Amino acid sequence: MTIAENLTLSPADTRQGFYDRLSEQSLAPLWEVMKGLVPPEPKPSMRAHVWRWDTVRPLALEAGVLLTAEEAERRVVVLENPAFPGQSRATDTLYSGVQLVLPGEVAPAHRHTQSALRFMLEGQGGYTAVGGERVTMGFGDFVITPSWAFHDHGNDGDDPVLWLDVLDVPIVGFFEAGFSERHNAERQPIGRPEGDAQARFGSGLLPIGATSPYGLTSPSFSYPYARSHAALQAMAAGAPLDPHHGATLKYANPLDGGWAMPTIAAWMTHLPSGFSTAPIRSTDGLIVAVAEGHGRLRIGDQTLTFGPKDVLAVPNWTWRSFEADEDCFLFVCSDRVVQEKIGLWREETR
Ligand code: 1HN
Repeated sequence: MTIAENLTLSPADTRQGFYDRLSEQSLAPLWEVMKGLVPPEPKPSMRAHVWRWDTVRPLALEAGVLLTAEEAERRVVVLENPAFPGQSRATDTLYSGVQLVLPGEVAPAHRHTQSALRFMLEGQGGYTAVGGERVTMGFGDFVITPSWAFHDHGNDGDDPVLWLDVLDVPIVGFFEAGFSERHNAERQPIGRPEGDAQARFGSGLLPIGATSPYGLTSPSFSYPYARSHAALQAMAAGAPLDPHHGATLKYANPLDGGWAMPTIAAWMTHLPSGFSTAPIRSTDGLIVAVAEGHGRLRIGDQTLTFGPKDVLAVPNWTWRSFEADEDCFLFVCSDRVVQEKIGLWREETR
């Protein structure tokens, strides 16, 4: 007896009729969608983009006229990838925005399971408090807000403070696993002097038996620009540069040498004036904040020029190279750390 003899296919039944009956039972035919589920290679959906500082800065400052940091909770203009309007995504997997804190303001204490990083762009006297310790943030500093750590921001200076935020919001959203809450005080209580984490974890020394108070996140939650800049400059002066990466150093967790954050990989690249990187593509889409220098990004068949404090979105799996017209220092971050953990991350070079 054949299988067909056991079935009641009416002669009038078409494939579509069958699909309709499947659909009524919350079922579907794989063969109609399979190619899209397992594409032969990534087909980027995010777009290359430059948010120019000349455009973003005045608009962020305008937000400062319209509402206070307290009112907004976080006063941020979101960098929306043009491929994803309304979705609060700069890349497929990362949220980014430019945050403004005016002199005397406080962005009230809260915490969430989403991890955040700050890359400081402008102004002095801005600070954030993380897990009971305050850190003053200067230009080019990379500062981490670990998952579920209370954090509040302020500005003790005389000028507006602006920085780039990057959060793993889309990643946590994918899992629908997010939690958040407000602290009962506007500012969290400070339990340690400023510089404590730097002293314990940021000097190439470690407390005996050290563990991170922030779980999977680096206990050294602040990486000052002066150190990254000096290290990269010395590195570039002392040895031939990597053709694809120039001089590049990752922000590392001192406890294990891995990435500083569990969901966002961050590094800094120095390209000396006149240097061009050889083409490379990787499965992670990038957010690049220009700390210093003018240059060009060649991405696919596009060329995007950039200057200081511009922020670029660089699509995944698209050939890219950078050309430096001046000494460039580029802050870069991506979901690479997540892709590595699940065995997905790939890079190709030419
Ligand atoms: C957040 O908590 C901050 O703490 C910035 O500065 C941006 C974007 C989405 C959700 C939470 C901050 C944010 C955010």
